[in-house]
Amino acid sequence: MNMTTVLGRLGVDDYTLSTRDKRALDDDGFLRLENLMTSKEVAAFVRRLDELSEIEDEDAGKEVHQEQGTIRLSNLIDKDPIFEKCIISPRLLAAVRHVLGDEFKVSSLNSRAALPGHGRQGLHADWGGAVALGNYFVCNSIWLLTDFTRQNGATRVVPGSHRCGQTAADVMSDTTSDHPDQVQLIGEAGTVVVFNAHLWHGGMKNETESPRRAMHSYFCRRDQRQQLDQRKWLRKETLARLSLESKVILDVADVDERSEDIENLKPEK
Ligand SMILES: O=C(O)CCC(=O)C(=O)O
Repeated sequence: MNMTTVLGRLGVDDYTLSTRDKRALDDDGFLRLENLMTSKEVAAFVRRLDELSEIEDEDAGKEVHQEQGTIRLSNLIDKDPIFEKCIISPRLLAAVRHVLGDEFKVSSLNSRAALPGHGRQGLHADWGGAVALGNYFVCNSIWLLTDFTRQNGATRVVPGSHRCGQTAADVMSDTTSDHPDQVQLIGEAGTVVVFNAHLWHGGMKNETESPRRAMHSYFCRRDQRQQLDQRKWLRKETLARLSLESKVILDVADVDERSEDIENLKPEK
């Protein structure tokens, strides 16, 4: 099954997004999808992420990246069936398709909680250099698991910066400083913000007493390397429970889940 068929089967078509939604992605580089999660789903995600971070302790996030002052978790598709929603929601996929075309796949599914007093990042894109207008390789989404406020470090973005043909480091002597055009993604828990990942963005300092929690469901063009190689990291039990649509989106549909080789391919933890 190819991606065009998968998208059709999941109900994604040219009308899933409005003209205004598509214009927001083209011009500003991001789109808010409100109420993509119910409050019950948000609570279930938070509960499971808390459990995982307790189990993994100091190893949490190691598969991809650890960051001082944050709790990061990675390889979430493998860790609980509830996270499959983050890679198959039709409105999310329609937005990713608008940025990358039909031929995309999951790059990774991670979570990031900015702890009180931490979380500020430099402005960056999720790609090494500047790209030509319209030639995009990556698209990301932030799943708000707490309300994002100015005080708790809602992500900042520079609208339109994905179109400028430069990186933040090209024009800023210190990417951690404020940019005159930055705006923060303020929103309620349950919202998902999809963004062209060539857009300059970054976490902000959490000035409150509670963690600012989010998941990042990240996609790349099908001809690119995934941030987390799903063929190496998905266990055979996981492959056995995933839908065929999810396996195509993860680019593991041709992996034989009965094969012992999958276990052997897993790097040591
Ligand atoms: O969580 C956020 O606010 C943004 C995180 C981010 O951009 C990153 O970790 O690269």
